Amino acid sequence: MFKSGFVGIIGKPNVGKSTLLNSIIGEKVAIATHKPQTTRNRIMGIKNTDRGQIIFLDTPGIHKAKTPLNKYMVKTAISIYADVNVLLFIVEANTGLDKDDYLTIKSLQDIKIPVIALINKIDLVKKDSVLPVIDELRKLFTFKEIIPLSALTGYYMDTLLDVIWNFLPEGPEYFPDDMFTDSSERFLAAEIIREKVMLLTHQEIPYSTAIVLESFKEDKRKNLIHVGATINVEKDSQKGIIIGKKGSMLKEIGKRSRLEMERFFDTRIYLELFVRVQKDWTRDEKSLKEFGYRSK
Ligand SMILES: Nc1nc2c(ncn2[C@@H]2O[C@H](COP(=O)(O)OP(=O)(O)O)[C@@H](O)[C@H]2O)c(=O)[nH]1
Ligand SMILES: [Mg+2]
Repeated sequence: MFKSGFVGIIGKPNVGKSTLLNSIIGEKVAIATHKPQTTRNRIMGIKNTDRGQIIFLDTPGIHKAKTPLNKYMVKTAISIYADVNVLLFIVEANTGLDKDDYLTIKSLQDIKIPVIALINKIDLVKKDSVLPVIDELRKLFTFKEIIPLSALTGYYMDTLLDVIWNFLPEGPEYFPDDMFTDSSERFLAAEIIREKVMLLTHQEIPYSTAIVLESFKEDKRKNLIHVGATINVEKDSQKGIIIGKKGSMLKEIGKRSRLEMERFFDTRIYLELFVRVQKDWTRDEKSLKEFGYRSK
């Protein structure tokens, strides 16, 4: 029997949703950093096996959003509930539950699909400390299962997949079996650059950056892809920081992005980066649309 279905990954920012997705798929389909709100869009990862096909949807972290960008992100997360067979709700073992976890649980109240709770990052805690988290989760919602695991070390990830199969119906292959994401190469390239900016910059800069891919031209004969991208920031002062002393920051962002793109696309990359100020874009609906953060 061939099984298939859609599985949503939700939870507050930084609990390890994207890390979990990458670990299951075995490819870096979603960027993941130690900073909250790294993921801004719905990201699809497709797991193809002999038993069937599971389509995972990774989402931005659910939190009390204030700016239009953050509101869009939370809306994107909650909008997948209607499209999935199963939801994976992730919390962290190391911090316990907080108000954003409660907010996420509140969003589950009216849904009919099975929800599995995952207590991630158990590599960071002693075994005993997971028990109170399990107790608290039990009191808050009727989860079908509660599984402690570590997306980073892979601990109990096999158990998770076994459990997911139990909740999936017999079904067709929704996507070709050599496909592992629906993201375009252009989107993946832009996300790689955004990840490097998030890792290399501080304070508000990671949250004020949007990448626009200007060009993505493949030269098969030369085994080369020419990538041109603009890093958009919100303020003039941020532009200076992205460029750095004598261009040193931009050079480092470019170097790290190029190296990762070369690994990912398995080809040489010629990367050209530009920096531009789009005043207060995270608060401006038109700019959000322009940068691909549009409400459906
Ligand atoms: N120690 C540990 N760190 C983890 C684990 N899973 C994720 N992380 C880290 O937690 C941070 C946030 O991960 P990310 O996947 O971006 O979280 P998201 O915002 O929920 O998508 C990153 O620094 C990850 O490396 C885990 O199982 N153990
Ligand atoms: Mg994420």
